[in-house]
Amino acid sequence: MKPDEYNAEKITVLAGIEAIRKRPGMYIGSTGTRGLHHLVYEVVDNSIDEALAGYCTEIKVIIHKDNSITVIDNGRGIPVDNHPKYNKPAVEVIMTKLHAGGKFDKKTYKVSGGLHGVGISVVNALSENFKVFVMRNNKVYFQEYKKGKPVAELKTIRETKKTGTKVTFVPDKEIFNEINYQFEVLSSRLRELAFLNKGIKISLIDKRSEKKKTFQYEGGLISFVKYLNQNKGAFHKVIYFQKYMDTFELEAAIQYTNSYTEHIFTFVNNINTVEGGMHLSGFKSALTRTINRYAEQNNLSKGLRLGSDDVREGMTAVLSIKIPEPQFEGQTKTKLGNSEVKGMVDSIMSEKLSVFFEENPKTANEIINKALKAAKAREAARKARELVRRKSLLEGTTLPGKLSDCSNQDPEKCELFIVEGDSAGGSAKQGRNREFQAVLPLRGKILNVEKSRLNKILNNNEIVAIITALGTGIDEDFDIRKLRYHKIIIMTDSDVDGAHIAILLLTFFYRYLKPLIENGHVYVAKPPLYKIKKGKYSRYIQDENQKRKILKKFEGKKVTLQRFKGLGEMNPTQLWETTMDTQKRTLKKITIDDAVEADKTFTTLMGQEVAPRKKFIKEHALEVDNIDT
Ligand code: 28G
Repeated sequence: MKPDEYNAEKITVLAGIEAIRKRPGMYIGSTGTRGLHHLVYEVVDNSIDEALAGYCTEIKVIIHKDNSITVIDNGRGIPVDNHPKYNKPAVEVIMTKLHAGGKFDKKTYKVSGGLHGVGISVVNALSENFKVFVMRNNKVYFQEYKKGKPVAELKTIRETKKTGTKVTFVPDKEIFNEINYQFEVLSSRLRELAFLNKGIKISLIDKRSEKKKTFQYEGGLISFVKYLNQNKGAFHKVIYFQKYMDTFELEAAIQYTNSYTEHIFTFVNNINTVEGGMHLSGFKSALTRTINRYAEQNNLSKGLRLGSDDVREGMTAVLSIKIPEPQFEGQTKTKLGNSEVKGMVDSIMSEKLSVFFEENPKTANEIINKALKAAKAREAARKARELVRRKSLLEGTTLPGKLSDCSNQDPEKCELFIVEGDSAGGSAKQGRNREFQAVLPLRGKILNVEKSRLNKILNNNEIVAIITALGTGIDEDFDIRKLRYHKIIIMTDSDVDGAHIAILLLTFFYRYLKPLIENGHVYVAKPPLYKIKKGKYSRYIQDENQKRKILKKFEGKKVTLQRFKGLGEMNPTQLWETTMDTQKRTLKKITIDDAVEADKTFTTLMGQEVAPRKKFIKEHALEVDNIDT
């Protein structure tokens, strides 16, 4: 046994409610919004497992007005019979003991599982109140807990003809920084689960706003890919493979579109492996090899070898595997480390893809043509990149004309504000501390990287200005040591267009300058929405919530409320005070998670009607939950 396995087992045995409450982060990742939402996933995962066992068809999630959560499934109901080891009903053991049941029982390994896959007892331990109702044996059994401890014994409360399980929990305010569930966060995960587990009906009901969504997809991953590719110009039917073995399951769906970006989503036991890993490596190598082999055998490639990136241009794919003992690694524990998986995915995908190409020569031809074009464009991009590089070499340190640089030469101390619009740019230039703050105004929208290839992107003035200002080069030429500012701050209006520009920029950074995000150099500024004034008193207000609270304090009294529609409405002093002054400003540090979310926002919303897209972007793109400067 490896040392960490030994530790893991020891923890499993020793950990009780106290341990969970003492170090909640160890079990659910964080006590911020992410951990809060994780509680719901952990409970829902139990229902999903019951569905995968073949007994549950419907799951309901309800967000109540007080942000308590109810989850209901129509499975068999958690067993209530006596557990000999603990001499307690099985349901009580499951609710109070870490990892009770399942895990070491290889036949019934838990295939579903939240990011941390820790079990429902963790949710119970972190809830000020937790109720379970089990419908089974024509009876409703009930037990209540507080902070993980039973209030009373399990009892029957009435008769019923139904079967299933219902859980209601109130997250503990002593544990979580803030208790406010976001409908959109839950709904996108539940939608994902519905895609990944075909046929299951999952609904989400929000009692705070009366919003309701229901997800059910008979097509599973095929529906998932169709959904991702809506109006994106797909040129063939979704390719779908599945392989079920004793301790390994694989499902994959692939479809190419006329766009230029790739979108691969990978899941292990229903967990979104954002950081990729062995399964993704296997998938990619199978794709490259199989396409090249087919192209050669059918004289389609004219001696050219298609690169790995070329064969994925415009591809949307979802890969979902299920394995008994996944090892998750990486910064956010979303990278699959099991090395044996690479070869398995590779060989299954190679075999299935070869058969598909043999049977569908027309589609095979179209995909190879697309990859050939990509290969040629890559060559053009290389030249364009070189041009940008040579230009900056030739012109020495010639920085973009619009850039107002700072005087300090130490990148660690320097900040670059990328500002929407010339007028806000003007204010920022006047308001800044020119010692260490540089300002680069952008005119209008930057290019949507989804819709263009790199060579065209490099023709865009705004993008070239950003790259030259940063000093790092781009894509294969990227060199982080040349970065001229360690804080890159995106500053846009707090309206739809501002949010849109911020997302375009984030998507561009994510796609072509990823290490900047990975190393924590990218931030979004949060300019205030209002200024409130009452006599001599005045202060800036960040959001509607804060506004409501402050207005309540001044109830009945006359105050002046100035609304800032855009950065341009603030004078240089105001802009400095509210958004640029390191002592007072609010910055959101962008993580890979945020960038993935921004990228996904595009993936999911591209090509849809403009109005709902704008609404979505405004509502969700720049929600600030972790504020740090
Ligand atoms: C609504 C909120 C969360 C669940 C079930 C159903 C069974 C079960 C759950 O068994 C113990 C360990 C492995 C068999 C299983 C019922 C077999 C027969 C179940 C839920 C016993 C756990 N009858 N539904 N657990 N297993 N729903 N929803 O938690 O060997 S948890």
